[in-house]
Amino acid sequence: MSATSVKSPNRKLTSRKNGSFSDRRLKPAEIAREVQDVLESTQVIDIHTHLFSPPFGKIGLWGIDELLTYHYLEAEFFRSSDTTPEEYWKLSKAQRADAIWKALFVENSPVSESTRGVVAVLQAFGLPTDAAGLSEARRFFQAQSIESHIRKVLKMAGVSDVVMTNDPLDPQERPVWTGAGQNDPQFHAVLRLDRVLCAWPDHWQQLAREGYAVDEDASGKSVAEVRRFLADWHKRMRPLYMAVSLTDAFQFPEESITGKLLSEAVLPTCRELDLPMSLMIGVRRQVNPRLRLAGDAVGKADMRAVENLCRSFPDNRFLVSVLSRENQHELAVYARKFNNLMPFGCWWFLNNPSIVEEITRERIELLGTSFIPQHSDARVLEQVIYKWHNTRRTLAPILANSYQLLNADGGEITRQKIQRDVNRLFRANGEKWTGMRGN
Ligand code: RAT
Ligand code: ZN
Repeated sequence: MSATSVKSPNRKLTSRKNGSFSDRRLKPAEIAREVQDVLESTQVIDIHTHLFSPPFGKIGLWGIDELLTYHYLEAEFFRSSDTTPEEYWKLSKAQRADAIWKALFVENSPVSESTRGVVAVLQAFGLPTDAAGLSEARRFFQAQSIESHIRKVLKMAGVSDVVMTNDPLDPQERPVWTGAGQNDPQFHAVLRLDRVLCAWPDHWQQLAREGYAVDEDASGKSVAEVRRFLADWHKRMRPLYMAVSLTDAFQFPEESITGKLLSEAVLPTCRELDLPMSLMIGVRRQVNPRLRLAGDAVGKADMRAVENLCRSFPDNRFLVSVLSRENQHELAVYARKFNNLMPFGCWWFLNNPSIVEEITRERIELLGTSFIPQHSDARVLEQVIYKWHNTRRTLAPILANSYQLLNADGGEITRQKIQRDVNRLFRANGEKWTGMRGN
């Protein structure tokens, strides 16, 4: 499918009456500008976020106080403030935002990726980026109505589709799913299974209360009943894929409840429903519990688990993102071996230009355009503005360089080909993997 334009495409190249110049061979000096133009004018499918569509109400986060209290910034705050976590958690949301603004934006230069992102968002809305306080920004966001603000922000970010993270056991989400549901055309559901797969002892009773004949050891009818639970939630959510975040200690195969439910309940259901399974691997949970959501870290995972899954389940499709920089090369190599494996994104601690650049070069060199370069992981709506701006800015020279090399080696570069490739990276790989346009 053709990508929707987020910016008027370069007129000179597309406005000729009888056809376009887009299949004209580009001169080396033209390549970089064309790549930049195509990246800017191609809308992206954001394959993994923590955003919510309007029916979810207040669990959808937006505005300056949420931007400033993003857990990526909270982690940085404690490095530049004498406030203890215990003192911080006693503050109101607005007081926390004020404290972070003062420590990270007023008393220090916001040069980290996450702080710079807030500056970029303020700038995008024409708000002061170096004010002593937040009153003007607060006034601006309070004046927005969420429906139209969402449309505006997605347009500004060049994002056509937002893929959510939906936990069927989350009490805040349930009323939506058991009620009218959500049918916002720009938002898509994902059936997230962390509680079921990784915290079964704490959650099996919730399934039991809902009428599924499961037990603490996931024995007896449990597997069949989890399959029934997944099928029921598939009817409610119509998810694009099922997903789980796994620690650096994840192993497969493994004699554990996680291993059993994954292989006997989740993957067979994915096959039946023709859904991919997303695995985000490498988090080390709560290395510093005092920081709460900001207290997770990263560890190098054993990628043989991915190898074993891809080989043992050739009829399943896997979307895989790994958190450790050290695992990236292995992931790309495995993707060469298994065409049921789609690497996606540069996640969390990897989403910094220097690391995105390294990973993306490596993926292009090993996989061509057969991967999904990025997802935003946005938790706060307006983050998509800076995250996607930064992704496009980082990708531009990398792609241009790939075309320069190809050109030097005798390949013919045209705008049409650049557009085809960017469509694949930003849209078609995700569409094909999830079947999102066919559902
Ligand atoms: O990047 C993040 O915000 C993390 O806290 C996680 O939520 C991660 O993205 C995940 O989906 O598990
Ligand atoms: Zn996430």
